Amino acid sequence: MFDSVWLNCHAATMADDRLGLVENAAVAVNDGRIAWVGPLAELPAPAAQEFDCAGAWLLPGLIDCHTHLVFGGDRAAEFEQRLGGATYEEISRAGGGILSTVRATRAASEAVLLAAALPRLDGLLAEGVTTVEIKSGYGLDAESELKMLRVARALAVERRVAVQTSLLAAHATPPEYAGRRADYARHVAKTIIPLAVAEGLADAVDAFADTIGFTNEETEWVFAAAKAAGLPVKLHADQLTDQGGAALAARHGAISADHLERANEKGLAAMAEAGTVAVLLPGAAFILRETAHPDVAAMRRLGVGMALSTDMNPGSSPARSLLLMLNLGCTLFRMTVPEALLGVTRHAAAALGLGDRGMLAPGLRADFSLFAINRPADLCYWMGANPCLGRAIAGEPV
Ligand code: DI6
Ligand code: FE
Repeated sequence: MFDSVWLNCHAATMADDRLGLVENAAVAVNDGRIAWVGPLAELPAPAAQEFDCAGAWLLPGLIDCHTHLVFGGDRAAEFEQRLGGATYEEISRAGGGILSTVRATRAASEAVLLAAALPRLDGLLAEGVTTVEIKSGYGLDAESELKMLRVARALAVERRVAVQTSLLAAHATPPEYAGRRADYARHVAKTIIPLAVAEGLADAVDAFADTIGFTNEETEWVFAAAKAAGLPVKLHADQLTDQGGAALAARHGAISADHLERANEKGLAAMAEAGTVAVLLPGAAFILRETAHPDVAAMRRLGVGMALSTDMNPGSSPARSLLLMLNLGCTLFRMTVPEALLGVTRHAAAALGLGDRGMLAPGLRADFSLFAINRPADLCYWMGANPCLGRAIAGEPV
């Protein structure tokens, strides 16, 4: 006897590279974990509770594995400046960009940040997201970075969703360290990371290795501190310049390297070797009118796992829909439909180092998303639709 069973669904289990489709399926749950998946006709035992999916498609709960969705203020004015011809990098160098969000985030209380983040999170949940990664990186001092991470943790209390946090204190150099970037990187490594670890606020450590971020050497100090604290690392790599970020991430066994618009092929090969997942962020490429796109063909050929995410942030990716990223991943980055869908499930889980989700398979968390679609490709095909009927977390309908 199972605790519950989800009946009359079509399942996209994500268990193979063709999405592991099972039509007329059933998914059985015990103790919040998947106990059995297969054709309904072969269901091996009855269940105490039945959920009739009425022909809907059942997928593993979607995972948005790269967001900056906790922040103060917004940057709509910069959007207009860019429409007038200014570039992201120019605005950043003039003290706008990330630093303008840092000012607003420092000034905001935890309650204000939480209230602003909730509707952003709710939009993702309404689309079937059950796990979301949230970065700090707009505080850039110990107190404000920890404040952001506390808000990220609080979101998981306010809503039925799993939140994975990443400490991104090495996102930009704060004004009080102007001209002393290396000193700030040392401060992140020596002080901010240990404080976040002491409060149990960080699940991973991220950094921005780029001309407007940090050098590879500074990034390595941050990675060394993360490793000393037992935390996995991730990297914003090769977004604006090819700094060898992909190879750097691979060398340090990073769970993911994200962006990669300008990553070179040697770096991608190193990532394949190290098992570092590429997190592709088409919302940022779209809004910044990037002409350089990540080399999806090389990643495919080399066997780099590709995840897909919103990068939701107020500057370079005000993207509030993961489903729209599926379309952009295919249209803009030329991913296939299976690649895009694996990118928000199985590979997104890998990008977070989570082995207990991202597929419908026995033993994994029973996190589901249900869709009123005719086939999984519909999730990539339509732009701006939301066919999500609901979610389940640990086997319980939300
Ligand atoms: N790359 C990004 O896409 C975000 N941070 C980064 O290093 C953008 C952050 C922002 O513009 O506010
Ligand atoms: Fe980002």
